[in-house]
Amino acid sequence: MQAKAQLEQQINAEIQAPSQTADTDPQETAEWLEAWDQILDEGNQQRITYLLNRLTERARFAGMNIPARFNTPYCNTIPVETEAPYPGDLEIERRIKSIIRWNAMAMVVQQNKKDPGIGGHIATYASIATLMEVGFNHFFRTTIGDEPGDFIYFQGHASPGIYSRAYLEGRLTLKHLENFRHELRGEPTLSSYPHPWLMPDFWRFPTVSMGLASLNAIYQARFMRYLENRGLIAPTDRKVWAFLGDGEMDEPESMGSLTLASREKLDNLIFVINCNLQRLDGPVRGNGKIVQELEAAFRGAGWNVIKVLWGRGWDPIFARDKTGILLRRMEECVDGEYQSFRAKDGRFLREKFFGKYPELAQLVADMSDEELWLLRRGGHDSIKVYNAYKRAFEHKDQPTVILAKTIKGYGLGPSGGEGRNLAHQSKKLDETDLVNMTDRFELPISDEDAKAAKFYVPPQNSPEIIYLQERRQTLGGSYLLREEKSDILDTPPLDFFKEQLAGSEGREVSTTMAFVRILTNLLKEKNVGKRVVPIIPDEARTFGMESLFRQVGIYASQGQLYEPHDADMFLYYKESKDGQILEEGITEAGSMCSFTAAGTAYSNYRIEMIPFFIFYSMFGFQRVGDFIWAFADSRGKGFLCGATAGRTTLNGEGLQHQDGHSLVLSSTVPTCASYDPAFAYEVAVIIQDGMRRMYQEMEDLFYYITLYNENYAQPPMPEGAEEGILKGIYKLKAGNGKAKVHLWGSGPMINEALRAQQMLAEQYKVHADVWSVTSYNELRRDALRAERWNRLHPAEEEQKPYITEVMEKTEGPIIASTDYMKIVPDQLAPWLGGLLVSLGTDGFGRSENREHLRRHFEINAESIVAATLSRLAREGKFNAKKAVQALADLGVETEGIDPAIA
Ligand SMILES: Cc1ncc(C[n+]2csc(CCOP(=O)(O)OP(=O)(O)O)c2C)c(N)n1
Ligand SMILES: [Mg+2]
Repeated sequence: MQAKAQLEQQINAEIQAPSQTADTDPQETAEWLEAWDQILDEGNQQRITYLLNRLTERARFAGMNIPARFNTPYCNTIPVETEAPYPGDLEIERRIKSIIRWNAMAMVVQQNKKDPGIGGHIATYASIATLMEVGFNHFFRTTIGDEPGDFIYFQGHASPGIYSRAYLEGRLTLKHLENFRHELRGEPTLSSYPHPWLMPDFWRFPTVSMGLASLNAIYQARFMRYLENRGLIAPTDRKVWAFLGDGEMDEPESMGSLTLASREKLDNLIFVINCNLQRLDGPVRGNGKIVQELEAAFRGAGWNVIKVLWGRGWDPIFARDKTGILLRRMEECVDGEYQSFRAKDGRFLREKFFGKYPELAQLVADMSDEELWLLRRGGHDSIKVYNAYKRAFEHKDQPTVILAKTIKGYGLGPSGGEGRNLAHQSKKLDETDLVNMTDRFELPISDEDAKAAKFYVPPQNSPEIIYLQERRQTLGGSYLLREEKSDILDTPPLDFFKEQLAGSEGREVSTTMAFVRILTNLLKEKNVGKRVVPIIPDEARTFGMESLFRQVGIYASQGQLYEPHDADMFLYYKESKDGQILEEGITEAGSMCSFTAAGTAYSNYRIEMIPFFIFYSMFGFQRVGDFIWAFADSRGKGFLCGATAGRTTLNGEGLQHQDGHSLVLSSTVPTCASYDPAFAYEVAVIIQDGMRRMYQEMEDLFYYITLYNENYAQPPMPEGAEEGILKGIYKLKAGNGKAKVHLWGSGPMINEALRAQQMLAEQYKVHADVWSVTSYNELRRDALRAERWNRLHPAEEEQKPYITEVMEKTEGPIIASTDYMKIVPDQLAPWLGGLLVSLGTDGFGRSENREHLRRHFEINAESIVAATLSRLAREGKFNAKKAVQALADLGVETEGIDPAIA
């Protein structure tokens, strides 16, 4: 009766805990316990739970402070007598695992000998090897029928072990292993960590930045259900597995969306947390217990929790223990102690752990120090791990977390930092430890080869390779991590957007409103409509998108269980099981993960999806930049739409809302094409071409488009403007005479430029042309490309950057005004021969209206005129005194504080 024994142990442990009151009536206690035992003996566990709940409820109702308990005892969740037998050959699997361990270690050690400082990690995989191998041999499917198989988010810095297995499976060659972290030498190579950008047919998910894997995995599992519920993919029992570090769980992103997973009943999601009790510098919770802390948090968040703490060697000791002393000792030790026990030897373990209580020491008196030392932690025991995975796999209606206790650097010996604080950083093993490792894992490697950390290459016909191949065959073949195989969409032509191309006929509308029209129409479009995924973090009304609620519905896995209060209205809040909108609530990070799941669906589900993530521009790149970077690494496609853009156009909101720099941040992401359109037709042209490039031409890039909320009349598209819009600049309105000056405007600043053009002509007889600059970033990239080519081909005719082609025949200075920082136009300075004057919104925002904000930041029409005259005066083309007078006339504050530091 292991279950009974466990319960007793728990009760004893609790009664004996110092915080509990003493037993004041032992006879009464005995009677209660007897009654209790009777039910337990009848094997009626449900009844026990029921009674406990009723008693707790009554006590609470009576006003007693019964503390909420989310912890179970510090032992395995799965009782030994309910374990399923292991379906594989343990011995041969151990040998396979040993080879993988060895080669993973050798890869890092060799590379650091060749190239000191090149880095790599050996201790993490050493701790997670069993957790991986049970998965690879029995759970991780490459395919499910014709469908892609399970998705796995690997612990990033365990990559050497994943490579090492892929080598045994025949997916990688020895050359790859030899070139780990040597990516630039023209040979087959391996990147440091999981990077789809660098290894597109290998890695699916970039995970090494701590916290990304957890959140992305949750949203991936949810997006899988979304696709199923919308009938876009066939429902399967595919799982999303996320392997995470216990230290990594401290990242707010790691635990931030646990309740989404339970609320959505994501039983397709399994977290495996490698609780080796250590992170980089030292213990994760030296003074506490990370497993218990995580258990309480996950249980409290509604997850199914399975603890795998102790290997099977402990089972007979538990069975012998009639008083619960072993569990009690386990409960009282903190993680720092557990680490110390394993950092020494069996004698130390006996003395410090078992020796604390004579009756506990007695329990293991017949075991040698060596036997004690061989007692494993649960995460190193295939049977325990298998059972946890099996339960997790079969569990319904809840996500599962497996908390597996392991040892960091398991098997690497002292120089590899086994169980020690230095484990994470160790890259070398001394020769004794290398030889010891071959002994410990019974690897047929000579001492000489071991000392040189040579790779072990098993013959193709060895039992290990045959077994491994056979296992993989039953799971759909060698584990294929990523593929690019999807349908191609027939994206709409430009005239689909005729409404935007025609202009608004004087009606004042913002580019945000124009965008919402575009989205509304796209959702109805025959080829792509069903693939569009609007993602909004609780900001739809801000952007005027509420009409979409009714049009396509808000995705809700349970449908709508209530009648919405606005049900009688045309645009009611409609939730439905096949709803199309992902209304995420206030989580930009979560929304970004949905965007990632949708934007990489082409590779993961072989189906192109077109995500539009519309957010408050300030809370995009600045807030979730690391997720966006990972999205690019994932080769994601889609449209990021930064609404309420511009430091002065979003007025009234002040410093923390007004975005003047997301275009600087977006320029740092290599696959992100950034656009800052002024007009509805520009938005249309950019989106049309973006869809063509991403979903028809299959380019791996994505878009960042700023959307503003300033209303003005939208003009029709000038003839032939498309090329310039896409490349980044076109002439919008020529001046009356030959232009001496060029005014560049982006976003709503185009209107300030147009007003300045008129003022310059009417008041100062200066002719200027106005240009719309839709993308400084794209123009710069094009110029850099051309410049590089020219640098590398000094004898050939120079290539001309587009910006040079467009501006080389013009004369005079260029005054650029933007609602973003000056650095945005300044990007083009190298190709403009000193003619550029940038006006932008450097500095903190203010709560004010647009007029005052634009004056403050010196980007309004008056400031553009002043900057023009000032510049012309410096060039001797305008009388300096008149310029001074003009500044005064224009109301330009010349002695005030610089807004950049105000
Ligand atoms: C966001 C972020 N911060 C810091 C790091 C550097 N880093 C890499 S691994 C690591 C320790 C990881 O500890 P844990 O999650 O417990 O994994 P273990 O190696 O112990 O399995 C740190 C701090 C990182 N990769 N990402
Ligand atoms: Mg750890």
